[in-house]
Amino acid sequence: MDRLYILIVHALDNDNTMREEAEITINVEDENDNSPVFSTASQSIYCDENLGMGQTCGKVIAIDADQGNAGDVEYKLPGAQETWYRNDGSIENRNLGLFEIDAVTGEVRLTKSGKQTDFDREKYTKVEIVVTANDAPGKMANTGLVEQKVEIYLNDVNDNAVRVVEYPGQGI
Ligand SMILES: [Ca+2]
Ligand SMILES: [Ca+2]
Ligand SMILES: [Ca+2]
Ligand SMILES: [Ca+2]
Repeated sequence: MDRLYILIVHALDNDNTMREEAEITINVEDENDNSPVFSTASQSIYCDENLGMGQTCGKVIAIDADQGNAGDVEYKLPGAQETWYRNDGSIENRNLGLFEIDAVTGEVRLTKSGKQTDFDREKYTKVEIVVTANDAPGKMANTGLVEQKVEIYLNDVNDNAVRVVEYPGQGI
């Protein structure tokens, strides 16, 4: 924790009469001795299937107990590990590079428009990715890197027009 100390210094003469008084401010900066941590085994975010390119799905959060710069966190997506869960329960590893994470804020965004990809609730229920967090670069101590599983659930959007099926010869 950052602490601010203010010292009042008195300079006395030999006969103990005061000559000078000075105020000294000492700012003790927090040491970077904590890595970021994820408080749960996984995080869930919910994302509309028709989200546009560059739009934010949700946010991943890691906590760093340090104060000031020592508490900054850097988020990354190591590789493009994506596990896609189909509506029928089957699982596919499809590393499409569909997601990116903001290194500073932890916001997860789509790199392509959901409409133009398989990010489609009519096919898939969720995609799992792995993100990492570590102390922001250029800090005194880099005490480690932690991983987090992030489950991105697809929200169904009404993106299919009603189809009128006509049966010939069944007129009223
Ligand atoms: Ca500290
Ligand atoms: Ca830290
Ligand atoms: Ca769809
Ligand atoms: Ca839909």
